Amino acid sequence: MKPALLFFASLVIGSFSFGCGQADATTSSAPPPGTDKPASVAETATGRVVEIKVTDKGFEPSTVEAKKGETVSLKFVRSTKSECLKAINIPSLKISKDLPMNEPVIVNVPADKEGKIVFQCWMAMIKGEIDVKG
Ligand SMILES: [Cu+2]
Repeated sequence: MKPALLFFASLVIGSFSFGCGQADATTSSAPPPGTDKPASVAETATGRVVEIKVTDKGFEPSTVEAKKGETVSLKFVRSTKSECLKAINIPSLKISKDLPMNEPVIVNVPADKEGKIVFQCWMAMIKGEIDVKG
């Protein structure tokens, strides 16, 4: 394209859009759609999902195997009324979560080191573990 033609074209476009400048500025300041959604408290799984039933017997299963480097998404579903299991925590990761009755609660655990990652009831009486292997 010749430079002169390009200049002419931009001049035409420029003069056409000039009148709408103000209107454009006001509409573009509106928030983009979708940002007014209420923030969800629930975590979504970012790794391999392992369901753990939380019952009168404790955690089922109580041992979860993992490969070093993966993320394990523990999906706790509490079906016991026991106050003991109303919340869990993972001390080594400083994670604690409430476990509402019959509501899946996802906890994403990065298995980045070989060894055991303990998860337990909030009183630390009932325990389970993720066994991370290299
Ligand atoms: Cu307990």
